[in-house]
Amino acid sequence: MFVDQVKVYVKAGDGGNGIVAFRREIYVPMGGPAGGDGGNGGDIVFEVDEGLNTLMDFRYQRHFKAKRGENGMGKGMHGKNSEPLVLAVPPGTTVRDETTGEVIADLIEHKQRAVIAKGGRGGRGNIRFASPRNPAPEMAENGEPGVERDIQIELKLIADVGLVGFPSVGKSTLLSTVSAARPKIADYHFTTLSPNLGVVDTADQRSFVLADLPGLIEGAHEGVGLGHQFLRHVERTRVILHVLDMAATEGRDPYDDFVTINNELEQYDPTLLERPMIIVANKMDLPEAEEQLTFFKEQLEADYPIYPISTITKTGIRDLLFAVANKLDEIPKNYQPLEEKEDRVVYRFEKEKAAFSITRDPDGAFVLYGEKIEKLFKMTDLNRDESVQRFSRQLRSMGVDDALRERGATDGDTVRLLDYEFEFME
Ligand SMILES: Nc1nc2c(ncn2[C@@H]2O[C@H](COP(=O)(O)OP(=O)(O)OP(=O)(O)O)[C@@H](O)[C@H]2O)c(=O)[nH]1
Ligand SMILES: [Mg+2]
Repeated sequence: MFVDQVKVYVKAGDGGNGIVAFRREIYVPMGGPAGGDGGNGGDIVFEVDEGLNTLMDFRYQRHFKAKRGENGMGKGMHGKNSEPLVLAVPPGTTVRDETTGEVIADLIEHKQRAVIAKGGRGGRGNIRFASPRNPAPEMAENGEPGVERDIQIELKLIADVGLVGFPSVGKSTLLSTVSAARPKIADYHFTTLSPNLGVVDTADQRSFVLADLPGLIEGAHEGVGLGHQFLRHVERTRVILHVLDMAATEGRDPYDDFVTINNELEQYDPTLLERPMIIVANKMDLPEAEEQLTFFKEQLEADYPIYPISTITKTGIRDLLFAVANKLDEIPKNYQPLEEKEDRVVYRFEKEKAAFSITRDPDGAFVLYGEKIEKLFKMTDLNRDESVQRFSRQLRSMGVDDALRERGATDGDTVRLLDYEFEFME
């Protein structure tokens, strides 16, 4: 099964907690702080595996969580960092943040890696809070929460050459003739429902990747037929082979076909027509083909190379492959980075997010929320007075007290933050 679009949820590992510990030495009652830091949580990492060409694995598992860091230990020992959770993706995988639309990674080369969600930093142990004023702090920090996000993964296959054309013109037959790929071939439309890749070796030892794509019909750019399913995968090919049924076995005019398909390509993405295109006049073994080809050439205005072939008698194939390989040699191998299309504009939050916001619950309690304040809260060890005191100092310096007062909070009012409740005190 071929899958080229999926949505998944990823959660990087939380940092391990720092701990409170003290050295125990025989003559020193409180031998100084000795609580180590927590280890870092594991990242979620995507890595390209050139052996893959579908996102099918993500079809079955849609939640991925990396391990949290180990907690700190006594004698100043750090907790262990967690290994990243590495997930293999095919070349041509683009990852976006589902909520913002922002591109997180565009993965092309074999073994290329990208961090999709960063693991949390380990919390600091009490050694790190020691100061001349407080040489024996009873306080440590919890680990930072790992990043969690919903992401959208999209695959645009990377092939040197893409086969485009109406259904049943012989695209799959051509691929099966020139490579070891064995796509389904039949005389009905839309035999090919998803792209097939094949490696083509020319007689002079050159090689390229050829993609057989589902047939295209009028209206494809609007989603008719297999629509975008097809067009998406043309985007990253360097040369387009436009296959025509030159024998007009289904009664259509080959030149009309040519114009119709180019029009669809252009509607989908105007830059597709700027790409080198080679016309493959197929089914030349059939009697009508010669005459149609002459007629086709008369109508063709632009200067495209035309290669008459027959996949049945295998004539013309060798020259066609040389022409393709020559064209590929002429153009840079560098694949162009993903360009944003207007209908998929990226929205970024330009403004730095507010550290916190305040609302009221129906019972009159004040509710604090916001990414930064929630993170600070999660990193606070609520079982220790000193940690709680530090947290309240942090809130004050963020301006939370003033903001609450401004909203009308008075002594004894309830303030909520996540699942925690405390009293406002003047
Ligand atoms: N006579 C003749 N028939 C051919 C030639 N190439 C392909 N065919 C036939 O055309 C029909 C369609 O071939 P496919 O390769 O499945 O066509 P396709 O372009 O992949 O079609 P879709 O996958 O439906 O888009 C099959 O019956 C093939 O045997 C050729 O060179 N000559
Ligand atoms: Mg086919």
